[in-house]
Amino acid sequence: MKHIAAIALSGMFILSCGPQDNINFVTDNIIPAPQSIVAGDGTFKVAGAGISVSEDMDAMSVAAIEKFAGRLGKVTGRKSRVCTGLKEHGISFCTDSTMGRESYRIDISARSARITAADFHGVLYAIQTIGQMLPVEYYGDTTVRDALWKLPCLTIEDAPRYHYRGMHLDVARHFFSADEVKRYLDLMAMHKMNTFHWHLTDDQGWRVEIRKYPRLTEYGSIRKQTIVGHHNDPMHKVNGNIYDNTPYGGYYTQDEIRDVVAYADSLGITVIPEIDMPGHMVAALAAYPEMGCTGGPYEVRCTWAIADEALCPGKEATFTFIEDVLTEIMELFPSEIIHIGGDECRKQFWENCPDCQRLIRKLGLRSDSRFTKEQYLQCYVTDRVQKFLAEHGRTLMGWDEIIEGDISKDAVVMYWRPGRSRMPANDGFRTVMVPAPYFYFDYYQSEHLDLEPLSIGGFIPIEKTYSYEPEEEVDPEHLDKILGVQANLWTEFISDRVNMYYNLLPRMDALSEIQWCEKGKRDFERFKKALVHQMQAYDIMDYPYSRAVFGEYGIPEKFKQEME
Ligand code: TNX
Repeated sequence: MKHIAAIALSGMFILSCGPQDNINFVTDNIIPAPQSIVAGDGTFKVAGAGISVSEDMDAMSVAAIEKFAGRLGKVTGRKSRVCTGLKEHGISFCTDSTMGRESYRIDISARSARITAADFHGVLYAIQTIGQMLPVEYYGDTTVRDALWKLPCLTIEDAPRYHYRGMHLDVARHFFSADEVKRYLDLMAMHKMNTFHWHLTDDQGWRVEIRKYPRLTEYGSIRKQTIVGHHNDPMHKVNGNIYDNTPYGGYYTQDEIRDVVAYADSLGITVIPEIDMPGHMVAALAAYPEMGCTGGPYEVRCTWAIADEALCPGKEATFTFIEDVLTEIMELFPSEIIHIGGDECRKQFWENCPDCQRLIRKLGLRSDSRFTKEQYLQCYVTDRVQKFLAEHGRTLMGWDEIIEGDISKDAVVMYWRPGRSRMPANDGFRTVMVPAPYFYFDYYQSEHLDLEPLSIGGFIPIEKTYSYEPEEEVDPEHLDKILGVQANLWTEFISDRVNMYYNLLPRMDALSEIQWCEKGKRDFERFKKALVHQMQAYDIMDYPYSRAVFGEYGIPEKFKQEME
């Protein structure tokens, strides 16, 4: 009897998957491409399917599954109820702790969609994959009953190549509200990224409330005005700088920070805060000039490019400040890694500062053929901060300038300057790959500069980003030092959300495949096809993006109107 039922069912199944369904290709839409897909026959009806969850499922996963059920209900117009206790039919979620970190498996037959995940991240990523296989209306807020709410029968086995899959956002040069940052995090989650690098402070603005130092946000978050266009811009025929005469500011309260961190957590994203030091600190110096070599006065910087001023390590008060600030930062951010910048720290003030020179002598630092004594002084700062963070169970991260000199191998390094710095991984440092020529999403993405919004310069078409192979510059014995890959979005020339997403998308899609797909498994032609579906999703979600990969340039008209 059972046997007959099975035959009858498989008959229905053949009938239900006629060519008009065109469903067998939906796996081509998934970005980043899964490691393995084995196609089956037939389809599974998603609309109205019950969702069951194994009893041992953790609360965060259950919440994510409830959210998924809510979305399905909204877009299909048929409720999907979530119940505890695995069921044979319908959509079911269970965990298997023997599976690799962040991995998942999806088995779809005509009567069931079974998701087996290693952990919370696996659950999230399975949900994202399912979403990408459904009609693009899945991403909208309207009910579309007649869309093809079905999934093809198949088995997907998937796991990330790297465990550090990051995206950065600079909110110091231009500020983005906590709500906008959440929308940014939504995109990261969609791309199975798990690390948000939040660049919170710089010369042009301090953006995080620190209770012990209220002037950081009272004064340090506001610049008097902002340079228009480029500094002495030859391209735009500006001789000397023009300013907009408009004060600019913004910062996050500690409550807002906590809220963003909790939201990120629900998406499986760790937030790494960056407090950039000892350079890139002019905003803090404007608020507390006594921490500079000359004592100031300083003003929050209104131009871009690298400042000459830095914190003065020759004054012990500077270290008190650093430790106090990092203490509050550690309270706000549970991330094991804390980023302390360390990039582009000019040393001329240190060279002429009696306090710095006294400390250099006291420490016995000497210039040699490799580095100056002032570079070794920066290493002293880095090492001290590293020890402080380690005492609190945290790990220091910094830009690749931090290894100019000798520092502890406990630091994690962000490699951003190929050609100008040595590969940290080859020196035994755990390294995150962020090489500027591939991953600086503030650079132009087409050469049609007349049509593109003004950018910092450079040229990184999506094809270039996509071509990156993280292992290329690393010696075979150090490959395990590569933690992962990230892209940066610096915002000197990105002052609103339209420009932000336009620069980010769809290069972020290319980044996600580098982070996720196994070596040699990427296929640009497949990726480009998947982008068509992805762009439809962006349209529905109202994210601006560039179509340069399809030969169309510039910000789309409908978004131009939104910009000031
Ligand atoms: C370099 S990358 C910087 C940033 C700028 C960026 C502009 C790095 C560590 N420092 O301060 O915003 O270039 O592309």
